[in-house]
Amino acid sequence: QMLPEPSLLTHTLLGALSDDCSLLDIERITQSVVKSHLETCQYSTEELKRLTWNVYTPEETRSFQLKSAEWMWQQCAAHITNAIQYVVEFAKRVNGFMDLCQNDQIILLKAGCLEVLLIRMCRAYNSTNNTMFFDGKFASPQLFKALGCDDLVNAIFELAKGLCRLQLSEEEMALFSAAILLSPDRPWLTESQQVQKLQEKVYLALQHSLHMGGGGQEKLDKMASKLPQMKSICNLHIDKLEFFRLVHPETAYSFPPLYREVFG
Ligand code: CLR
Repeated sequence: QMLPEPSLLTHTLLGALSDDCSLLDIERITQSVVKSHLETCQYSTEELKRLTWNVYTPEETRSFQLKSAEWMWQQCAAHITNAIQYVVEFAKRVNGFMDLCQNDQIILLKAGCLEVLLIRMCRAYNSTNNTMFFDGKFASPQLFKALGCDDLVNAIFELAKGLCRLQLSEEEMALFSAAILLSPDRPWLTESQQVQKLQEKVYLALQHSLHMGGGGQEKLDKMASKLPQMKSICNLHIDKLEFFRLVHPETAYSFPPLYREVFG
């Protein structure tokens, strides 16, 4: 007996990849993820370039260093919360994300938004003077001294330096962010199969983009090698926040609700 064409068996065996992810699909996904990234990345490259030489003076840096830990934490929490809102907007525009159940959307965002922020951060980092865009000007790691977590701040700057060296294009950053957001191994996901399917497509798009850009597998490996560093920064941030909450419960209680929900 002849099998009907196209074979149902082939269809089932090859599954998602060959069937609903043609080159056209890959290009469509790439275009839409890049567009979402650019529309939600808070600062354009032109804007950041224009501000490159807007660096905090030693006096300004000193005055930040003399602030209380409470004040500095509050400032940083406010900036991070603002940046998270843009990451949420990005997630909402990633193909298929809004089709997931709300439970899974929340889990993916809680688990992935700081990692996405850490990827985006390399756009706001200047490797020539080791400074990061913070509240309108470029700041050195020392400016954040009052937080009392030099190890965390140094780890963040170190990651930014490493990511900067990879010279990721906006397209690579966008697809890398989407792939991390759509991690099917986050605890408590109810439809991780669905998430995995979405991630596979984004991952194919990233591979394709890297291949086109001439980076290839080597660049993908280098990007993946940053993941443990990002994980440890996330854990360190949770530890520092927990400690801060112990010492200054009232201040921690007054942090923006979104910050408390994501990291609480
Ligand atoms: C990352 C890229 C976003 C915009 C943005 C907003 C807040 C910035 C963050 C970037 C980089 C890291 C940053 C943060 C505010 C405080 C934090 C400068 C540029 C520093 C490293 C201090 C860490 C504070 C801990 C308490 C977490 O599009």
